[in-house]
Amino acid sequence: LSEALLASLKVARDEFSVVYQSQYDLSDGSMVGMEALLRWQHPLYGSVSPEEFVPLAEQRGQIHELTECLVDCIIQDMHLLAAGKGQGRRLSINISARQIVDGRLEKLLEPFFEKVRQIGWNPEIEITETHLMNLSRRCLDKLRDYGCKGVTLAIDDFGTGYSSLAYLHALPVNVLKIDRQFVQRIGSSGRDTRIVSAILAIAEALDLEVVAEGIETEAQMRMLQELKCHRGQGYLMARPSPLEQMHLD
Ligand code: G
Ligand code: G
Ligand code: MN
Ligand code: NA
Repeated sequence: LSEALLASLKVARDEFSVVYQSQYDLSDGSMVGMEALLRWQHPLYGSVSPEEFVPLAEQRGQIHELTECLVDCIIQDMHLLAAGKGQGRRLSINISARQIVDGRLEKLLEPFFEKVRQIGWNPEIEITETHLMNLSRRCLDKLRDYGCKGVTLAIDDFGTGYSSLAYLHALPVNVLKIDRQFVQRIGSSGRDTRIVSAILAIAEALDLEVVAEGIETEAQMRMLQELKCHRGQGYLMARPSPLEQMHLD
């Protein structure tokens, strides 16, 4: 299966699409950004999850092709994005840590980020926490470079990896995205509630913003509001969906 999947990756641009999941300010409910997520509709295997094809593409050195697909898909949606309110909202994409020093990535992303800015949105990159510690010096420099050019950096799945505080401080990070495993047990598990509290305290100390992922219930949302978590994302507010089904005002 995996061989077949990967063999078709290069030629299968039209099987890929992008969906977007909105993020909200938890203090007033306003929409503050969205995360772009790649989808693959394979003619034989049907819908294949990125949890499956992203790691495969990484292993086979094809992750760049996937990001090209993603960028193409988003560019096709740009006119819809431009028609809605943008000012200050964030458009985030997921990047694999090992892509960062690939020279092709810069050539792909710089013009893309420029287009995003032109319609009034701010570009954001999400990197999974588990990969942070393996970043080379060159990677960090590259990320700092992006940061200087106004690209926000978010740490995805925060709490599942092992970033040290020193590391977080040294990285050009702006946002911590609390992994949904903690968010989903908030309230019901004292331990998880304390972990979320602790992440918020770390974020405050380091002047970082926090996005809680995977909010599914009103109770989780209320608890996060009480803890003064800044932003949230989850099925309760919005599922990932095609842009034409979203309203952007
Ligand atoms: O949207 P969904 O839950 O199916 O995504 C599963 C995982 O795949 C998430 O961790 C998400 O970050 C990752 N993912 C989705 N789209 C992309 C992409 O374009 N590039 C990378 N590297 N990861 C992606
Ligand atoms: O790892 P990353 O944060 O990029 O993963 C995003 C993925 O999480 C998306 O594929 C999306 O489908 C999924 N997701 C988003 N909101 C929720 C939610 O409320 N509950 C669950 N179970 N998954 C969610
Ligand atoms: Mn993500
Ligand atoms: Na995540």
